[in-house]
Amino acid sequence: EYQTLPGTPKWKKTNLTYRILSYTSDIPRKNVDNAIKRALMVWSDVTPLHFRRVYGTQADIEIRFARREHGDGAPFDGKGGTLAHAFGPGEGLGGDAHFDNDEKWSNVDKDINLFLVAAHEFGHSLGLDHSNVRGALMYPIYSYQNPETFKLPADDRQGIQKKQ
Ligand code: TQI
Ligand code: CA
Ligand code: ZN
Ligand code: ZN
Repeated sequence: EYQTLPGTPKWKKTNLTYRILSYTSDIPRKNVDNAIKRALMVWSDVTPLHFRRVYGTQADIEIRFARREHGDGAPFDGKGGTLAHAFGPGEGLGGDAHFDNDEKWSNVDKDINLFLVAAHEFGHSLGLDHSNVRGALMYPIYSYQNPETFKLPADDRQGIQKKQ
């Protein structure tokens, strides 16, 4: 069963903005942009939410690749261990998603698939915590699925829909 983050935080608007502030050099920028866009679509497809990319201005969901200490008191840990983290709905760091730049990112079934991890992180950005349903996107164990044929599991869909 899905869980919501402590306090069940929610966005109080349906039009959310996102901004990509830094990149990994493992894959071309275009592929990063695309993986992020499709990971957000996983959620906008099943909710009233809309995501719009902005440039050079603050966004609700700020996306960064960073390593070690990166200014939020939750340092990354080098290659392995934590891959990424995200903050639940709210002001400031709220909604933001950070990816560990010491990981090897990819857009295929090799290393760490950016689309799958981003889709999971955006679940947190929207207020979902981990699910105990094996196979759910919010289940806390990484398992590769083909991004081309990815379909949001029912448990995650129920979680995000009951929250809105
Ligand atoms: N990062 C953890 C995660 O996103 C960080 C975390 C733990 C967290 N508990 C949280 C974030 C509660 C928000 C709320 O789950 S991770 C996976 C998975 C990670 C793990 O690097 O361990 C994925 C990132 F599910 F595969 F284990 C992405 Cl998909
Ligand atoms: Ca790490
Ligand atoms: Zn961070
Ligand atoms: Zn998680």
